[in-house]
Amino acid sequence: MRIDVVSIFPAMFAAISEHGITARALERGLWSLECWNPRDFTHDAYRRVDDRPYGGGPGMVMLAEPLAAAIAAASQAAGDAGGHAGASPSHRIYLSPQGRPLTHDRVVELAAMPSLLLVAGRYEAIDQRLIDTRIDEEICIGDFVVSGGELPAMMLIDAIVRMLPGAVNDDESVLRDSFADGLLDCPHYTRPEVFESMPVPAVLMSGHHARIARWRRERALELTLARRPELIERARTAGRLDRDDERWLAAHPARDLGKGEGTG
Ligand code: 9WO
Repeated sequence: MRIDVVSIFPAMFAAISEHGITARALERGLWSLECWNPRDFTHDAYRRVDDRPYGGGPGMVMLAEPLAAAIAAASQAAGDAGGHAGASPSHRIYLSPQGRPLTHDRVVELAAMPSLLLVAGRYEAIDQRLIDTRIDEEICIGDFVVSGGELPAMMLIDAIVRMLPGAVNDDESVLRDSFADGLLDCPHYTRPEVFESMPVPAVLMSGHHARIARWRRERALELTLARRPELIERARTAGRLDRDDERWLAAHPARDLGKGEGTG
């Protein structure tokens, strides 16, 4: 997969190109990353990429022209404008709090696309006419505001790249991720057997694989019911709950497991 990013802070993307699973997948040739700085597409002596908002008010707005020029250059490099066989236009995503909330299912769909172009904004906003004419999809990664679209873009890229075949090893299998089956993940334990007088749950030391699988499934149901009850209904609708799951749920009304502050 080819990923192009438009950002005035391209150096930030070293966080994903030089570290962890995303860096290893880059070395394996599973994806490529190219950054395009709108500042390199300005023509004035000050290399301005922002200006004051029409209608007044606080903050600055990113100019449409340098962004449009950077997007055009990225698109061309991705083969969009060349018209040669096989090149389909990159899907263009703008990361913003006004976007549609990102889901695991959308990550899987985006991971199947041949090329993506992500636009990371700064300041108070980018000119709406740039969004209207150059962007296919506006995505939000959570109901909060950060200082720019770069970190949200990197979170999106990370989520997508780890879905690419060969990106994660068997022992890191994405099929067992939280959300892959529509439920929150169960608790996990490793050495030592006793930490600050707290033992590892006995069932995990039993070697009884069927009982361990059932215990994990029930802890996942319990946690999901307590913190994200809407996911239980969604998993049920998607046919992801079996008879054992329904039996457990019928016997266990929702209760507060704590530490879920702010999730609902
Ligand atoms: C900045 C600002 C300054 C003064 C007054 C109001 C203001 N609002 C903003 C603002 O929301 N800036 C955004 C920064 C503009 C678009 C790029 N930025 C951004 C993207 N912040 N948070 C995101 C984001 C993207 C995806 N998912 C969650 C958050």
